[in-house]
Amino acid sequence: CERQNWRPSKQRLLVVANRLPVSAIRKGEDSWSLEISAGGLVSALLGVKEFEAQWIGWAGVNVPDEVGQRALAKALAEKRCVPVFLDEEIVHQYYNGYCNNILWPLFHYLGLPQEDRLATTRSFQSQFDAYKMANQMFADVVYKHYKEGDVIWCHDYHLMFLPECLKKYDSKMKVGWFLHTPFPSSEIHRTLPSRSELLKSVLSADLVGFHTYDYARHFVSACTRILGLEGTPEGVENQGRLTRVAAFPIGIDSERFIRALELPQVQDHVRELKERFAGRKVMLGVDRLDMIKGIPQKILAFEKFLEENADWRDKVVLLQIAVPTRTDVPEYQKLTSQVHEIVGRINGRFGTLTAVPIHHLDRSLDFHALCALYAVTDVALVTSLRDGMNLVSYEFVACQDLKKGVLILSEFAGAAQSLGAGALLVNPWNVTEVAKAIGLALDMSAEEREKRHRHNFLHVTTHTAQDWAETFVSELNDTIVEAQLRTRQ
Ligand code: ADQ
Repeated sequence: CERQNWRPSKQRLLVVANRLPVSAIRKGEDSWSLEISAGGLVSALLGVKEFEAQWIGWAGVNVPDEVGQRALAKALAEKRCVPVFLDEEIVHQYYNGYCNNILWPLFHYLGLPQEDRLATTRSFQSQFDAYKMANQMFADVVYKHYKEGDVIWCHDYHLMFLPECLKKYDSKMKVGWFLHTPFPSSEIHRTLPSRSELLKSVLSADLVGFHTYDYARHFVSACTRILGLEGTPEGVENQGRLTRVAAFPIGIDSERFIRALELPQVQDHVRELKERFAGRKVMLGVDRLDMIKGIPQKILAFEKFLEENADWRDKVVLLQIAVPTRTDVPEYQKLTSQVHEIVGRINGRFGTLTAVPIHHLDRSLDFHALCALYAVTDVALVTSLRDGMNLVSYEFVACQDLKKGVLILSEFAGAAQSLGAGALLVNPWNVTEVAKAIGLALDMSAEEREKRHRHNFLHVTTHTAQDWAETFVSELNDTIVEAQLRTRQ
């Protein structure tokens, strides 16, 4: 009873993420144009009617002058967004350096950077200092906007220091932290020089969430093995204080995809694609062009399939849509060249004067084109080497209620835990196994496809992004009420 009466009708939710869900383009000294990007997190939070969400994050642009900062803050306020201003040097050290060069690969089992050891050690410390400084800058902005009773939801590996900074300001703040990437085995995490500081800070939060039970378990093991704390079924206990740790698998706004398929512009795209690829089965990959997505491995598996199945060579096409990311980083530039080289070789080897087996696009597609592509696909290939969840697999399933295509899914994507029973699970490192799965998928009977699709479609439409956000935030509220009850006893 106490719990039910406790919540005000419209609680404020401060969502803190590295990037705001807005792209800002400067039009003049004091004018900006803003575009909201309809990502998964944005639609998830739009669906949470119980709360009034406000975003806090970096706008993705360097604004060195006060006039520009004031004008941008004013424009963003209309979109319920509050900017954190980071200068170029901090962005370089904190975002490109510590976040993307150290934490991102480590959390995806790709290890720490190994170039010049000494240089790495030295730059590691300055990047880590910048990371802490940037997290403190986020905390300052949050605290400035904080009102008693607000719930603060911190997102992702960019902000692992934020819970500690916030609790130093006010230990009564309700703080949750959610990780969108995998949390690796404690044996991997312990290689990180700043392993303990990061864990201790995350433990300052009241609730810590991950996509899967395995990631939560790895986190608890890291806290017990590295910090010597006690793991319990509820989380981690530190001197009588419990940090609740649990799995909250994300979903998508499935209705948005299902409704889009009815739109005339999407149906026009579908018609064009069907004409263009008539007589051939369509296989699809949609990924950010990132090391973790396993794009070269996927293409090599497709080559092996063509090599061993001459009958299929003119009857199947692979469409690989890869959005370039972190294009200024040499490793990512190398990956792009590597993918182009493999695609060129395979098209040279198996193409004809009128058709090629692989269409590779280095770009993003708009939402309607993406839905149409999902809808005409016979087999989707999601072969991430590691992936926190992978929403592409969910989006594909949502758009397949007519066609009932097959999902080939990496066992190292979080989605394998939820869509594993309907998908063909593969080890993406094993090119022979993936090539075999391609053959199975292309030959699968209609009954088998229907059965597998039903399972996945039911999951995707009943575990939505809105459910995910609502569950996390209400669990955070409950965790705090329980902690208050415990201290009163
Ligand atoms: P990402 O690594 O970005 O997210 P993912 O979950 O697949 O990976 O989401 C990618 C999003 O970008 C999807 O909505 C997809 O439609 C879109 N996208 C990808 N390529 C595109 C293209 N070429 N054109 C247009 N749109 C494209 C991180 C973690 C994931 C985790 C999510 C959410 O790495 O593991 O699932 O956060 O928590």
